[in-house]
Amino acid sequence: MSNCIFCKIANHEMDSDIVYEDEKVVAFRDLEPQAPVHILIVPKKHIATVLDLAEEDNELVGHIYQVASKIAEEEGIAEDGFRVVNNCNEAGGQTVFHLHFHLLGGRDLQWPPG
Ligand code: IU
Repeated sequence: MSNCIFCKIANHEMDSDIVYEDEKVVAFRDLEPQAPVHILIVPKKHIATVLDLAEEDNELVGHIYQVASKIAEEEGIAEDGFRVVNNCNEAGGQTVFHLHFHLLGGRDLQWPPG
């Protein structure tokens, strides 16, 4: 989508601090980190919300979790623990309407989230 900021990041049309990339996803550091490690894992395909996932995307979602675990290991937060979270629509706290998963760690995370 031409006016989508995460599409622009995925296409390297906008700068971001990319920590991982392959043919399906890109992962970059959040501009407003909420934890010492706060990385967004984003499919290159434009999907607005989790509600828009199709059955053909099942493998993609599994891949995103594989990537999250790999990055957590690399960032040194796997052993202590971390969180992978998706916000959906307004009440869920979604502000960017291109599917993304937050990988948060490096501190004790509270539950339930606010
Ligand atoms: P949300 O789940 O849609 O609220 O998450 C959007 C996140 O994207 C939020 O944490 C922002 O800080 C982050 N972000 C970013 O890292 N770079 C950007 O250019 C924009 C948002 I716009």
